Amino acid sequence: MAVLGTDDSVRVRCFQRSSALAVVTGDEVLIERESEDPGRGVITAVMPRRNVLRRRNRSGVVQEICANLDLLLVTIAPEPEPHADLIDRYLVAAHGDDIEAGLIVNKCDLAAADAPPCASLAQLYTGLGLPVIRASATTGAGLAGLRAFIGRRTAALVGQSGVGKSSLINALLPQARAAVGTLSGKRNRGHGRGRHTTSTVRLYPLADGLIIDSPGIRELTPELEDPTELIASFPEIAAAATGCRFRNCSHEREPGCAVKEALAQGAIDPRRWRSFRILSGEIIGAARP
Ligand SMILES: Nc1nc2c(ncn2[C@@H]2O[C@H](COP(=O)(O)OP(=O)(O)OP(=O)(O)O)[C@@H](O)[C@H]2O)c(=O)[nH]1
Ligand SMILES: [Mg+2]
Ligand SMILES: [Zn+2]
Repeated sequence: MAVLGTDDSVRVRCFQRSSALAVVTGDEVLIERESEDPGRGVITAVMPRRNVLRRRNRSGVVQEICANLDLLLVTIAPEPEPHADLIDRYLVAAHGDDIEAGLIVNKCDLAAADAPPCASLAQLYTGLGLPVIRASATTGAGLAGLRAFIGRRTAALVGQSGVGKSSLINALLPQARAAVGTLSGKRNRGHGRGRHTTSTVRLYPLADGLIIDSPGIRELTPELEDPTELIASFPEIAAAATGCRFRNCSHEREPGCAVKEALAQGAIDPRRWRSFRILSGEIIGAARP
């Protein structure tokens, strides 16, 4: 793997002496450079992590995606079709790790970006206080704002395959030359349903900060240390729940349920409620012995 020097000016090709040092993208490491070839080296230690983004895969195995993030940028686009469910899963993963999150609506050069579901999702998350950035890797719109928002931080672009994560990185950083998928004509309709262009998580130095490209993920079960923390990622639901008549209200059919009331009045968006219920089942269910 390549290790970037602290001042970004050197890149050293390193191997791991022992597999006990599990390294993921974003890890800070100590290396020893080879005396005869300073372009090569060996990783001798992995520094303590501030956080690590993890997921549980389909077979229940916990995978580490990347470490030491300041910012998780969930990327959506009019194509492939975005869903609140996946956005909420990323937000839960970020929240559990104390990573700030933002939403990028890419491909805003396409008219469909101004129509549902893209536009209504942008409105929903803006209303919830999430920073939402409209961008286009094709026209360059919104990129200066994106660059400024990242600033000196380490940001990871995540989201479905085909939303344009690698394209955004190339637009911010032409020398990155990240591989970009082809989405030409009907033959490639399958893109976004399992065919991934990016296959590994990779970090690039950006003017002042760092940006991480990741392979598209369609399904994500966030790994929470404390499953009861789930509701903290749904502040509007948490706020409504304080008004329920019963403290242990399950918000199903109890009388005096303030969550059902908020849903009926539109104070809680049905998409968010759906995400919350599905995630409660998965996360809290999986944590039970
Ligand atoms: N119209 C338009 N097309 C875009 C834009 N950004 C990316 N695309 C196209 O979307 C397709 C997918 O782009 P990628 O950058 O490979 O998407 P990705 O999110 O990195 O996909 P994976 O690596 O598979 O996760 C390509 O055909 C791009 O040309 C944009 O801003 N506007
Ligand atoms: Mg990619
Ligand atoms: Zn209730």
